[in-house]
Amino acid sequence: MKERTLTIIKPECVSQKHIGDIIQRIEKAGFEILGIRMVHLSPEEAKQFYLVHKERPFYGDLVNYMSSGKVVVVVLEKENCVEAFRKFIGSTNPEEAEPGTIRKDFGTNIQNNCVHASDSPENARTEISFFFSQRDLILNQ
Ligand code: 3AN
Repeated sequence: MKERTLTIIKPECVSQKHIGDIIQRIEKAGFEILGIRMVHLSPEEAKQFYLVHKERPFYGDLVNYMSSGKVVVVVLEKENCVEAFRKFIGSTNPEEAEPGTIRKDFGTNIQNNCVHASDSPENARTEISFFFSQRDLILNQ
């Protein structure tokens, strides 16, 4: 069954002009783009988005980082999309990410790890609705 996920190209990759390279690799891997937009999150928005991590020691740093510059938010669709996309991007820590993955090729460290990816279909729905209205995606339903 087709499923959706949300990915965010993180500030460092945007400022280093890797948007095109990353999107091209995502498309070539068979993920269909249903929605795409560039935003600069406020610290409050980043806090809200990463609320699930609020007890983790890196929460403050992550919020600061994700609100430090522009990001590109993308909704993707594919069979088994959440799991397939997490496999495609590689491990959270770019140093441990598998060769050929985008985190290996464009990530710098565990925080600046190229992209965010939803970790379950349920979280994907919540995260997609954080950035997109049903109307934004309706043509593709
Ligand atoms: P993933 O992004 O692979 O789902 P999570 O859910 O463990 O990984 O972490 C969410 C985000 O928090 C990561 N994308 C990364 O930016 C940041 N992060 C995770 N672990 C650390 C850490 N030990 N130190 C700093 N930032 C971290």
